Amino acid sequence: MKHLLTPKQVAQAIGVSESSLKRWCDRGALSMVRTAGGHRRLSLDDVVAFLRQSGHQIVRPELLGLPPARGQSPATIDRGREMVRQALLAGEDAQCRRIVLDLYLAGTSVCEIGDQVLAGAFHDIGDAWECGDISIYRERRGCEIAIHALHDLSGALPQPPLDAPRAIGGTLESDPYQLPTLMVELALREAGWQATSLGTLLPALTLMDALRENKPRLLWLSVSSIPDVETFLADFAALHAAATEQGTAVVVGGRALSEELRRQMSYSAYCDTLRHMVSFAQSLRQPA
Ligand code: B12
Repeated sequence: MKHLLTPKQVAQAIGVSESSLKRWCDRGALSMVRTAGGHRRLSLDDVVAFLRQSGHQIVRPELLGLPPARGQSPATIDRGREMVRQALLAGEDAQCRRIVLDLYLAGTSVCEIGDQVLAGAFHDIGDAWECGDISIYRERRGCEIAIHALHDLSGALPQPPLDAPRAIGGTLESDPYQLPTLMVELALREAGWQATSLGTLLPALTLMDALRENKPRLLWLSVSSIPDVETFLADFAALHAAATEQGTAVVVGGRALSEELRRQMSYSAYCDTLRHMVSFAQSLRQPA
């Protein structure tokens, strides 16, 4: 169930009077529900949608259960990427979550946050690690922080309509990379899909169970690591056959899918960014 906020909490969080807030609700500018007793209640995702549209700032984020404001908000995506990189490396959890949320509130899409800010920051961190410039624990801690930031974003995204098409996905056995599949879930949710990441390290057989039981319109697979190419290709071929049989489109992406490997695979779409995947997913929803 969604966590609901009172008008007083929201008014204090954005620094306006409770009566202004109630007026916006009554005018329909801000969605709300009424309790059985007739009291107004607001959901966080509706409040966030209003803030993105109206340009109002959050002055007391903690009242909405969001990370506290600290320092400056990034003005551009490039600046955001640099600030996120620094916060990840320094282990500044609240700062990083706040930057990501501020970018979203300022109108940056989940795709841009995923493709450019977070992936960009992690590519820099990976390069620094490879050169021996940073200790491994900083990278691991950075991943934990990024997961927290993505969970905040998840709470701020609008709920997809009940009749939205379903999408599921994850990574296969031996692929422990958590961030990309989580980002795919959020990018699809922002595009109005009921998307669920099933997580990482999934045996192909359990993904086939999930396909059968959920009958999604789309299955995604994120592929960052392939320890054994033959096993991967066999697992993937079985999964693709099961998906095709029931009319599920298969989208693949991830740094381990080299051109040579892709020539040996069949799929509905290969996308190297979240943005490409969202365009493809939109095309599935257009009437033919
Ligand atoms: C964090 C990390 C790890 C963590 C991950 C932890 C976790 N909880 O997820 C762990 C500890 C598992 C790890 C381990 C290793 N890692 Co590592 N890791 C990274 C690092 C720093 C970030 C990865 C990440 O999450 N990036 C953020 C994501 C979002 O970016 P992305 O993967 O590029 O995804 C984007 C696109 O590819 C695309 N995408 C991805 N999937 C999908 C799916 C779909 C459907 C779509 C549409 C799009 C899409 O969209 C995303 C957003 O744009 C990278 C550096 C890098 N360049 O990424 C190294 C990196 C991948 N690791 C590397 C190495 C060497 C290793 C180890 C071998 C280290 C070791 N000696 O143990 C092991 C191997 C583990 C294994 N089994 O494979 C190397 C790989 C080098 C190579 N030639 O392949 C890299 C590149 C670091 C480097 N520069 O050397 N690693």
